[in-house]
Amino acid sequence: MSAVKYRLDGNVAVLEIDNPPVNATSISVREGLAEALKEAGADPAVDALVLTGSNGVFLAGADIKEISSGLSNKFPMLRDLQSQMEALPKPIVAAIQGVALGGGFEIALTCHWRVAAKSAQVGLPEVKLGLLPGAGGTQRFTRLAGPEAALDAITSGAQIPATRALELGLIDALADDVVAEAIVFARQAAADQRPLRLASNVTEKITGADPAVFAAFRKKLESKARGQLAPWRIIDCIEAACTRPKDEAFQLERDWYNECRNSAQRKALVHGFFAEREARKIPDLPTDTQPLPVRRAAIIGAGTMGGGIAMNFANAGIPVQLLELTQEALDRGLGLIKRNYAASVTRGSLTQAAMDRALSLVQGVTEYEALAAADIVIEAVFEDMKVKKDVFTRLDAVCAPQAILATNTSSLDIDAIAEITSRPQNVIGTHFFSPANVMKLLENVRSRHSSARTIATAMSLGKQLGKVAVLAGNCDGFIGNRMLQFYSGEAEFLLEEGATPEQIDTVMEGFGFAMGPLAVRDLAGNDVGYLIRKSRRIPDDERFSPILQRVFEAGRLGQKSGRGFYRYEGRTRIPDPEIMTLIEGVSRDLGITRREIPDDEILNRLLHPLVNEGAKIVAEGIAIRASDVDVVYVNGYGFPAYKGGPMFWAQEIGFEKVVETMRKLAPTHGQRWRPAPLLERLASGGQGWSDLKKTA
Ligand code: 3H9
Repeated sequence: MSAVKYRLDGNVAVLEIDNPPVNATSISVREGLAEALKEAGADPAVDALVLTGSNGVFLAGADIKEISSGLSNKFPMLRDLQSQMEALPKPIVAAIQGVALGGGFEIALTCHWRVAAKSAQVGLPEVKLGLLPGAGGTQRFTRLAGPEAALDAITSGAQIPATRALELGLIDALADDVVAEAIVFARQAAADQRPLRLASNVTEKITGADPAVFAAFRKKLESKARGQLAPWRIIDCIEAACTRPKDEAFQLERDWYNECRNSAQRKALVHGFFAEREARKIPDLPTDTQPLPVRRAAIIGAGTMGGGIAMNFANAGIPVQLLELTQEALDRGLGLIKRNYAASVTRGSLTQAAMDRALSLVQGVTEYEALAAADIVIEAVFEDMKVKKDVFTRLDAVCAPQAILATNTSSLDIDAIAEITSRPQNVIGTHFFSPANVMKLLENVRSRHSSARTIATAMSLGKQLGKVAVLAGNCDGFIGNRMLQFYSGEAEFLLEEGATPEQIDTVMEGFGFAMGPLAVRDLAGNDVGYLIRKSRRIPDDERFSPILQRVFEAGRLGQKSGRGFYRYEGRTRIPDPEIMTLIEGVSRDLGITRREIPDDEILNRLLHPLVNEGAKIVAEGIAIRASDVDVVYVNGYGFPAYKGGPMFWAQEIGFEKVVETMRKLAPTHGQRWRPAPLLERLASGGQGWSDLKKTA
């Protein structure tokens, strides 16, 4: 069976790529396409060609596995096919349905014309994989749509709806029946002997491009793309399209593509791509498990978190009830949601019509009895077991028997919450991250009672809400917060020993974290941090630094009080001598002689505890696999995606080295630095995380 089906519709050859699930341009597709192009070119009965895809998509791009294995370089490469297409003296029309992405869209851009279904999406998402479009994508896109549109679209990797692509000049027509209309288009172009239009020869939008555009865009991207390679190379490519001779610009794109493909960042981001998809797979669920369809939802608690979660449902088109027991609290919560949407409208990221549609889906209620029709209820009240149990008792009494009852706790025992109800099998943790309408991670936490259907529903809810869902087991802090306590705890030990908040945060931000650990504490609130710290269970032979408690007691609550580990002017953090006095006081009280701490020690001291606790979490089965831990850290805790996540990072630097560093630091930094047995095993066996599956 060829991956490319060939048929004739009168004088038009229709080439249909069929490589499930998403028609990636694997070697079989490239070989099939080369053969089909040759056949259509040689057949005198063929006057024009239509290129399309099966499986509801055009082409999703290069086969990402082949990029890692090197098979994407095997002849014919995408570029060879493009040369073949450009040399063909017959019109080629792309019929795009579903998505045309990456190398797939680059093939479409090489066709002479493009017809797209109204619901189709096109785009060049390579940047998300640490790549740039290496088959002429940066060049042809820029020539058709102009540098400004290209800069926005290719550095973000965003999908572009067909209607917008038409406005930008990337496609030529919208269609209802895309293949039939593309055939008509192609036949007419041949009949009219219309001059064949190659995007690589279009120049109107690149002539006289203003060089200031590139300087301004580089400035705009400065903090967002700090430390990354691909976004900067994409700008270079687009600039080259406007300023260099055509052949030279295409060659530069090729060189820079190879530079990105060979980079550690590409490897890390490809790991992240597959890790997110792997996380959806729950090995112990029976394959025929059907999730409960979520058609109506309800949220208990209209605070910042509850409101944010409700917005997720409304954005996904799911009617959602928001419960507060007093009208006043409810009005406050609904007002907050309205203000959040209005801010998006002002920023231009949401239309007024979309805001009105979303708001019409949110219904405020003050009685539990109103929740009887909800398929899922998510509790987002104060983090206190007694309060939560009370909510669940009330929910149990009023909700439909099959309804899923979920708790948004960030650390409490899900088993205990489930056991207060008469349907513990329907109870699960759905841990959202703040701000819940923005953050991508959904950490689902199974209790020992959660049924297969309950777990499947929570996981498919993640996809419905556009989140990345990961399943965790029930323990103190689950995956993310359990690891976090050792990371932020270590930051305070470093302060005791001689580091300053700005030194620690600068090192971690230099590594790529969105924010350093102390800036994060100030953002979340040091009162909140201290409260959580107090509830934590740690082994008897460990301690926490008293710094957080003293910062809290000094009323330095963080950004909200204008002072924390920094002083704040608005959101700008400013080093504060007063906090240093407090920290130095702690060092003195503990009898610690402060010293200069090198930056690499700071990095090691903060990353190793994450890896170590992560390894324990994997060994205990709290995370199904190490890559799930990476997905949690990248999507919920600001770990740089282009470094892959803590577990990937450890494997890349080598487990032997990780264990050696820990053993070296253990005598001075205590018991907590003893390497997890699993890390020792991996180090001594020369194994990787993926070997665990094989030996389990
Ligand atoms: C590129 O093109 C470079 C060129 O410029 C090169 C020039 C020289 N390859 O996401 P889903 C698998 S770079 C291999 O769950 P959805 C995926 O792993 C590429 N496999 O579905 C999963 O497998 P499994 C640029 C791929 O409906 C299954 O398909 N293109 C690829 O939610 C279903 O995926 C991109 O970056 C692939 N390209 O979303 C597009 N794509 O079932 C990447 C998917 O075993 N893909 N798979 O877990 C996507 O964005 C989404 O998959 C898509 C569908 C929107 C297409």
